[in-house]
Amino acid sequence: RSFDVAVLGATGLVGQHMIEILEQRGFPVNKLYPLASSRSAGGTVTFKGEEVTVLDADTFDWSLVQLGFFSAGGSVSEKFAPIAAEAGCVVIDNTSHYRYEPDIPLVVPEVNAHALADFRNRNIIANPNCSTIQMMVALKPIHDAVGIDRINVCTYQSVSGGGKESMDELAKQTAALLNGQEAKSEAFSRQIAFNVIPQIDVFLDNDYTKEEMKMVWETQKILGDESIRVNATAVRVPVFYGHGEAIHIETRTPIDAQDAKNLLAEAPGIVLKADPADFPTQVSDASGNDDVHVGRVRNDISHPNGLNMWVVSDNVRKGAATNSIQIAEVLIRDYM
Ligand code: 11C
Repeated sequence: RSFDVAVLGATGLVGQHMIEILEQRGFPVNKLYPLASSRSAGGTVTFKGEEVTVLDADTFDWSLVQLGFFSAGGSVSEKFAPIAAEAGCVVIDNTSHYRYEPDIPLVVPEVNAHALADFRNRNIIANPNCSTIQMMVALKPIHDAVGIDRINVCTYQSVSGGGKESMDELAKQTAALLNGQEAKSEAFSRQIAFNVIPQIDVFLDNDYTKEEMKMVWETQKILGDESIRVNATAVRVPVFYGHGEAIHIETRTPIDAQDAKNLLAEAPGIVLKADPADFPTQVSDASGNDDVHVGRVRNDISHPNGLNMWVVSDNVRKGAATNSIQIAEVLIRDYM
């Protein structure tokens, strides 16, 4: 059995990866409809060796597809998701627009695939933020074993999280500075080349950024436990693909680092580097693949219930496109 599939935002960074990963994973696509705004429509994308024309989302007949992957921005999802859902298309939305609505499942398949049972509420499923997804995959086995009371996390997030313009800015600034020229900042609030920026997304009333609060709201929803305390500092680093996270947790009952490693080694979606010196990095391990890589697992010398770990993953793949497609894989296997 195969499915007719729309990718909205097909010319964007995540959309392009979605089309590539649908092919790589052998997702049963009957007909692919790449969609974009009228400005980007008319071009082509390559799928299974063939050029497919990008159509204008404004005039698309959503009853033609059973599945829609949306990654064209929150306002675009707000406009088209209800229309698509009404026409019978199940929307898997990669934007933050619907994530916090109680009747919309927010899903990381390795963690809470059971939440998909409610997908017919609205015919919309939300894909979490990239920095939350990799943290959830890494923490789920520990949470199941001993319970997590508090998470303190610092992120080291790549520029691809900000899309193509942000990647271009890092490349251009790097080249300009190495050639003794001025580095203009447009996509970021500060110079990103040879620098780190402790701001991702806008500042909120509590002085956290929205990126940091997404990690709080989404963790509690995905783990189904609003008592879990999350404290995040999100930082942009001059890396093209892959987010790193230094995660420090306090568990409800203590867990020895070796026992934690044993759990992580068996858990789905995780590649564990058990030897401390064999730690994973964005470039050497995460970039270009679909796993969550965990290393530096050790007990916290400052807290009896503390455990630390370093987690990296490709934010465009597992953090966005791959996770959306894995949601669809579970959906067609178990529900459609
Ligand atoms: C970043 N995490 O790295 C953001 C990108 O809510 O889906 C993804 C934003 C989102 O800039």
